[in-house]
Amino acid sequence: MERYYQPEIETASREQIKAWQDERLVKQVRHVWDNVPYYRKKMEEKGVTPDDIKSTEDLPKLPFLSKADLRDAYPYGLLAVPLKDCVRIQSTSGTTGKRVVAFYTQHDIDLWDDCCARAIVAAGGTNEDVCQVSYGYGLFTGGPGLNGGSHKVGCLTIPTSSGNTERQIMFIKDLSATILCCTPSYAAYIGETMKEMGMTPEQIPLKAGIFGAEAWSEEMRQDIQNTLGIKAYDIYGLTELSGPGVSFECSAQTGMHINEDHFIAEIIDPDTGEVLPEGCQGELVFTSITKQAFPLLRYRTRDICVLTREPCPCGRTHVKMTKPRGRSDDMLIIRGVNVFPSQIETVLLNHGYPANYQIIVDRVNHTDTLDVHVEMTPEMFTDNMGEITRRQKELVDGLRSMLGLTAKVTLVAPKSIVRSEGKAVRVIDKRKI
Ligand code: DLL
Repeated sequence: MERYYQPEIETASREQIKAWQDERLVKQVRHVWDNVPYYRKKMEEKGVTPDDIKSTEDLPKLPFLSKADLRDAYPYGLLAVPLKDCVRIQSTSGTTGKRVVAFYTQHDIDLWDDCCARAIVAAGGTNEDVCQVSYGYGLFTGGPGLNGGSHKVGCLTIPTSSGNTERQIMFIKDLSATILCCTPSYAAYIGETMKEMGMTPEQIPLKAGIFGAEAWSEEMRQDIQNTLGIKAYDIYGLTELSGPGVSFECSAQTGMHINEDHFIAEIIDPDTGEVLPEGCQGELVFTSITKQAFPLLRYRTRDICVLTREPCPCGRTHVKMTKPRGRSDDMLIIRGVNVFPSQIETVLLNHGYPANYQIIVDRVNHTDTLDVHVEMTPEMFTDNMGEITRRQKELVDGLRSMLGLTAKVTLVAPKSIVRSEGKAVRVIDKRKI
């Protein structure tokens, strides 16, 4: 039987959810207008005042907010409460410019922990479980978020953080961890290390994994489920909106329920900003309606996905988003063709390769080149050049039919591509454009 952390919220009627959203949106818009000059200016520029916002239907009247705004307003420009009311900051890794710093009141942390608790219960977690949190702790939201959720559920929490993989496996085994939380690439690495240590999935008590923070394919899910002997659940979120737990997967494993009592989701055309109807693929935009310290209105995530309100067999009524296939700013344009790293991953996994690969894009004589380095498993490893050439050609053909592009594929020795304990770095773009 499906269990819920907050059944009255997670299975509320659509009318009830809409009523919560309408009421909270109106309050939130007033809150930012009164407390955040940056927002007031943006709203004034668009000719909108809080009186114009009466329900979710009025959302399109509000201006969008983007990462560029967050950088402009760094560090305190979007803070909506006095600093003395904040108890925590978290921050992004800042790989694409200045870090984003998000602020939390105790109330914000409580609600965030609830969202993560919903995800853990949806993955089958109860207070009898032992939950090992192997996301990084610190400024990254993964560790603190799942840690808070695990406490709320009442699991025995093992805060290993990421790294020291053999110790991770020792704890899983010795302390009988039943739930593992980490990035999917780290879960794959833990599985690989276990295998090297001569361990089988039957020797560990894990039953579920809660994996997110980066794009991962269905094929990678199957792989992880088999190597760790678990059911693997996706979880999504971003620092700007709190962290993990903006949405999470249920037993149906067909998309992630967005916690709509806290976040209103829209899908827009990334080029025109036009709101798209349900079922269309586009950029996900969120409005956080319960956050006090750092509320974001119509925040453009750059994540590309589809929303659906079709009834879910799990009984949850909150809208579902598909796995983001990547960020619009991760999308590579190679010789004019749009390429998502996840498409390349799908081809590799379909041909039996592990998700250890690196995509190198360059520009030689004004033409883009696409090189894919793919690791062989120890079982596949051979020094027979004829065999290697045959396999490389097979992958070139597979990639051509997926992408419509010719790539150069190089099979490399097992363990030659650096493993990630957090988010994997899959793409090296050397083009200077
Ligand atoms: O990655 C929060 C998080 C931690 C989510 C742990 C899940 C688990 P950021 O570092 O701010 O926050 O990165 C946010 O990561 O906009 C997506 O592009 C990507 N992302 C997060 N979860 C998923 C997922 C955390 N399940 C950015 N699938 C987001 C695909 C994801 N991409």
